[in-house]
Amino acid sequence: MHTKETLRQEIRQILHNRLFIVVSNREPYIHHHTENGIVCTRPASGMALALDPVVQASRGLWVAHGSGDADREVCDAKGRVRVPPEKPSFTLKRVWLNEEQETNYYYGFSNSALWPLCHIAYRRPTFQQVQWESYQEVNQIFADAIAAEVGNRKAFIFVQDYHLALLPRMLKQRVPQAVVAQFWHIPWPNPEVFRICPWRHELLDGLLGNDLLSFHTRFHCLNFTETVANEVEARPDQEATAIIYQGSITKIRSIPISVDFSAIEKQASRPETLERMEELRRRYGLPEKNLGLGVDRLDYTKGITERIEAIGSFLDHHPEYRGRFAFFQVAPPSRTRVEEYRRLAEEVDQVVERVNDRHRQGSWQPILYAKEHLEQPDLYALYRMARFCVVSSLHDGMNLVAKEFIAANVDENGVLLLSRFTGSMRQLSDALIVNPYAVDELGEKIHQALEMDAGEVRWRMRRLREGVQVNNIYKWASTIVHKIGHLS
Ligand code: ADQ
Repeated sequence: MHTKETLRQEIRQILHNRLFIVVSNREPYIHHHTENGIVCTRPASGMALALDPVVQASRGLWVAHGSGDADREVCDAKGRVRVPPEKPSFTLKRVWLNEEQETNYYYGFSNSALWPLCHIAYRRPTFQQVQWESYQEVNQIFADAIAAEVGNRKAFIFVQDYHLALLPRMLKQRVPQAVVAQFWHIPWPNPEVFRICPWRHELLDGLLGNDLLSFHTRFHCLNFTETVANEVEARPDQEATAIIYQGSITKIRSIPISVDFSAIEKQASRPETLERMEELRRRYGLPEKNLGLGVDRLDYTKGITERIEAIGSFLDHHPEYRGRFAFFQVAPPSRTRVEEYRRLAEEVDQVVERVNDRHRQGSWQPILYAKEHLEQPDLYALYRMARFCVVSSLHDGMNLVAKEFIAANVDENGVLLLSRFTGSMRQLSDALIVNPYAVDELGEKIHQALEMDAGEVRWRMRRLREGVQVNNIYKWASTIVHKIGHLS
């Protein structure tokens, strides 16, 4: 079994004394001003939460955009701070972006062009020259910051996600002795879809600066190699496991990401979790039995409106559940400076109101909706309380909520409903697999989850737990570290 300790040893052996640098847009720890002084929080980002234990084990350096309003105050002159605050084990180096760069690079090109382009969730990507220029500029800012840290040293640089597609090529030019790898956390679309991007050649050229480029699934790898073959003068090998471009090789691998199973299990099993469950029940008015749960960033790819409609359909067809059931949706607002996200927030409010109005009885209503970011212990307590959890993404690279729910379900009494359009579906086939576009069918699956006999619930959950326990975040990281090690 892969653990934090085995990973620590592997990193020591494989990476020797080389610098290990993780680069991402989103930082793993954010410092904010509050009434009680400066506090440090962790963002609701699958990528940041998954990588945190890995960088802790490596004791390396993490370079990311400093986005908190108190970030500068806790850093030294080079933008560095030791984290996690309670037990510092690595250095976070913050890169500073101005308002305009954040607007154009982050909200603009990253989240209004690349995010919808790669997810194909029926939201049209927008491409603006000014945003593209800012994207290039910010990738260069990251390259400068990293080159200053690396100097002439040997280093492994592990870049995260779609915000930094140009960075690998820039790094190859600035620090050619470094091994560069990247993980693409979202889907890669088919070549026909990618073709609409005006700067597709530049993006591909940037990504082919990597020595290793990984995706969650084989399907995304195949889409990528096919896109490359269609768009640039490059030669993929027959199995689509490497691409030769301008005389250098980029290995392409599928390495599915995961969660820290044992840490979540441990937290969920603590006696305090039972007290926390009671407290959450009181705080949100949750029922003792038949609780359904949804946990997502408020994002149109997550299929939140479809899920709420499905609850409505379920109650239309099974009115005997009125008053005996509740669905709790937790969704903190996300990317609110993008128009599409503001529209989604309104859409979700409306559909919740509509379904509640249709089925309300006295003081009872079926949907409880909290637009909040919860602390991890609260989240794990909720996972443990839920009879079922719905992950109904219209398209998702992996989806870690599904795996967290499984890791926290220590009583083996929960059912996972999982969209067939998530990367995690390929590993979690003992879940109830659903199509979120078919709302009535999803409603029937919710009924099935509530009626499923305890034996079936247990064996499904047991098998899911065995799978996630073995295929945990440390296995993901270990695979990447081994592959990077072979490249040096
Ligand atoms: P995300 O799109 O952010 O990640 P996901 O994998 O579901 O999606 O991770 C979300 C994370 O945020 C989870 O760890 C969850 O616990 C946390 N979270 C969500 N809502 C929360 C709330 N209300 N309060 C507190 N925490 C909350 C991207 C890709 C995914 C891929 C990951 C990792 O889109 O497909 O799985 O990266 O590669």
